[in-house]
Amino acid sequence: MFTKAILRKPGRSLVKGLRSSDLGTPDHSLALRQHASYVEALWQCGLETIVLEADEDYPDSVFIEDVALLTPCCAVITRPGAESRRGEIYEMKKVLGEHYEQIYEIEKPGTIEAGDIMMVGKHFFIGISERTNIEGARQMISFLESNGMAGSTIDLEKVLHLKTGVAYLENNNLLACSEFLKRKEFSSFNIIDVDPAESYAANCIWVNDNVLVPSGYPITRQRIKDAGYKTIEVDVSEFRKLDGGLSCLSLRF
Ligand code: CIR
Repeated sequence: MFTKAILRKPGRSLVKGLRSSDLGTPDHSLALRQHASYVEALWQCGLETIVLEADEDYPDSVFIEDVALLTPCCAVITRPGAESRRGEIYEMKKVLGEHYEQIYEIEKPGTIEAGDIMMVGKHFFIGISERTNIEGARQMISFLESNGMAGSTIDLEKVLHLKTGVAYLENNNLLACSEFLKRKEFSSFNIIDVDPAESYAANCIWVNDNVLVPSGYPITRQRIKDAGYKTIEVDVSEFRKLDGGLSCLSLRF
């Protein structure tokens, strides 16, 4: 179970965030309202939230998940593959110092963004992507192993981050879009298949037996409900314009 989440409000500079397609420019005031609704959804799941002020120097800093991996016994500050995001780690170090005694840091030439890391109990799957390299994954796995946990890598083909395409919903249930349906690494999970027309909805989050689902993906929401979960819909349309989804907007621990 999670008890807390760290988030960062979106700044006006959000309009300059990285994006791989043109779904339009995010509307800052709508993004702020959507962010506030996301915070409320986390409250509904019983979490205490720590909401950091916007950092205008880093347009993508609202996607706070990418700069740290939080585990039950330690935290790891990442080294984002996107150069424009590297400076996001400095304030994160200070914030995490208030919550963790053991904090590690990924070093050059390793790169890793935690959107590429999926926690399944004590095992962490790490996607090798344009943002996360083998050296970053190697360092991460050694930190995990020295704390009684483990990790393994999985090559990504199409998605930006591993969790763009898969979400672990606990109880051995894995929500997965097409790229991951037949992967041997995931063959022991019960797969909840995301319809290709709703591939964005593969990025859901499990929070204390609730699943947050993005608004506008009814087939996926129904499949998750059919698997026995309570669902909470959250509209994240403005973050989707920058390739961000539900998981990216918080660090849950
Ligand atoms: C980026 O390209 O870094 C941001 N615009 C989106 C990051 C999304 N993060 C994630 O999937 N964990």
